[in-house]
Amino acid sequence: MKDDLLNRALNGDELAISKVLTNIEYATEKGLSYLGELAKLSGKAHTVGITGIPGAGKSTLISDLIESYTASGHRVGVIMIDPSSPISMGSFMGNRIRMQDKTLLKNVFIRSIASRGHLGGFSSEAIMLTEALDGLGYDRIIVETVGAGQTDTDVMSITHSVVVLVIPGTGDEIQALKAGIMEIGDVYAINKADKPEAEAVYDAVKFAIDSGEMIFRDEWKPRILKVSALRKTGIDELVNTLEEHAEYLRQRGLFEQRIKNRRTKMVELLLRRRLYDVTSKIIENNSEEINELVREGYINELLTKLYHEVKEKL
Ligand SMILES: Nc1nc2c(ncn2[C@@H]2O[C@H](COP(=O)(O)OP(=O)(O)OP(=O)(O)O)[C@@H](O)[C@H]2O)c(=O)[nH]1
Ligand SMILES: [Mg+2]
Repeated sequence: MKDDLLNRALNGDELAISKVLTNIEYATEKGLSYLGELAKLSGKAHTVGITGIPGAGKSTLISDLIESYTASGHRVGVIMIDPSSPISMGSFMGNRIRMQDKTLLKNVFIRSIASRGHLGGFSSEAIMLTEALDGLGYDRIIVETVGAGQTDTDVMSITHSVVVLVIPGTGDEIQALKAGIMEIGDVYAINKADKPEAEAVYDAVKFAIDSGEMIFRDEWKPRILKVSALRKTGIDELVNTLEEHAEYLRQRGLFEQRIKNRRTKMVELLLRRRLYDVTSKIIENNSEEINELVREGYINELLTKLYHEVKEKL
């Protein structure tokens, strides 16, 4: 059953949207029921992951994308995972948009979250928010993550298209290649192309892609583009390439498949989260007995007993 707050959120009330999403983020009982209602409406948004080392220009690029998407009538949701400076960056983007057109803000929702994955992995919050924003009618959803191993691989599991931002002057292009960060992009955007050194980075990435040693996801050959997020050059081309990738996925039934994968992952993470909470509580409550039984060598018996307690609590 839809309640008043959810109805208002679905009608575009910004405050209601924010409250609904907060409930979902914290997985409250209400939040999970909102999520259920929104999941019935979701499945339309094109989701884009943007990754790259700190300072690569992810946030700057995202504000360009917001501008371009909203100009063509889209509603844009942005989720920033572990931003280095969440508040200033959020308001930085807000200000950039505000400067251009106040009404744009109505079609944009930006939220930052910490990647406090309960089991060290990806946070269930990011997936839940993606599902919810999709259901609320945001048809372009952007997820920003700092390129750091596991998070990147996880971003792939929830987004349709991954943009890896590479910048000149870091001297670690080859390192990045070796570390596998280069293997995850559907699009490689060489940012800060206003700097002459960008040319060499472009060549290095192109060489890597053409080398034949990379595994292409879904047989899509990754594209390389030069952009300058700051000067807003190459943005149209990036947007067009992303549309092309979305279309490529649609034609192969992969657009829908990615959404299914995302939902499976979401339920897995929610289940793990619940198990984790119950397990932690039981361990805490039994710590005395646990120590005693371990000392006496009853490890197997102890596990069976705790397992039953977990089962009872679920
Ligand atoms: N010269 C130049 N500078 C840029 C460009 N894009 C971004 N920058 C600058 O690079 C710095 C970092 O940009 P951000 O957008 O904050 O980078 P980020 O990747 O979001 O950084 P974190 O969120 O800290 O990981 C800022 O000072 C930007 O102004 C560009 O195209 N050219
Ligand atoms: Mg940023």
